[in-house]
Amino acid sequence: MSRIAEHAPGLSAILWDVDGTLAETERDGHRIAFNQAFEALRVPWRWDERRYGELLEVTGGRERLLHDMRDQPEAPRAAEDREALAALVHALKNERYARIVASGALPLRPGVLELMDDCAREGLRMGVVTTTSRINVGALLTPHLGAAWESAFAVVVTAQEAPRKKPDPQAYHQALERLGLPAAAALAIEDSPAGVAAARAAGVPVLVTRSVYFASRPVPGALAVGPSLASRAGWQPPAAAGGAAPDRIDLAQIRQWHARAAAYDVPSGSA
Ligand code: XBP
Ligand code: MG
Repeated sequence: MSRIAEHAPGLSAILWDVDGTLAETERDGHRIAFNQAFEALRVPWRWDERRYGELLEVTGGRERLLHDMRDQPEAPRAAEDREALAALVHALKNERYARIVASGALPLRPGVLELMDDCAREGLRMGVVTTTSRINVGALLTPHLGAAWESAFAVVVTAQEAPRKKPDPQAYHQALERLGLPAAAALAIEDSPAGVAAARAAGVPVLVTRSVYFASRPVPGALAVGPSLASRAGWQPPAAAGGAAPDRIDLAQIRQWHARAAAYDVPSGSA
């Protein structure tokens, strides 16, 4: 064991990204809700799956809309009118998003609840670190974790608390501060290059579960990259065979990868 590993902290918290990581909320939630808001407000724009994928380069739903307005000839000319329209559409989008997810129609990704249960059983703290609005996190998690969903997490940092959105590391810095942990004692689970960049900029080792929109994008700096928490196949570096939960990524496997981060200090481009 290297000197770094001997003095490195063990794993003390898992920090969950929300959109794309907990559920496929972008394609099946936010995108559809945006289109419903456009229609309700008689705004003549619609985002198909491909266009929305392009727009995901811009984090933050309101910011994404303002960005798209640059290519829309019908968009208001004055900056303050664009801001006002973006705020209106965004608020209605969030209402529609809440309706879509309230029924539980948007399932959590396979393996997410099982890993959360591992953490609860072993008393490992969890946090939520997201660039989405706080109201959206509650709307998504209530059907799956119940009205007291927040009690499952030691810290919840959203766009309200950290307005500088990923890839800015502000949300991760805040989470670490509130948990009282050094970055190396946490592990982030993310799906997007912006999320990975945010975690790494804060020094947090990060695992990537690929979502539909970022299925083949390079994610330099990730500790491990794989298709799903519900599969041990397809991970790079490979997940160990066997274990107590041979069919999924369990906390024991996460601890193994995290220990590797401590030993090697996550060389960038390793996965
Ligand atoms: C993803 C985002 C968010 C959502 C939409 O956040 O960039 O902006 O697309 O949510 P993360 P809002 O992956 O960090 O969860 O409309 O509330 O911004
Ligand atoms: Mg995400």
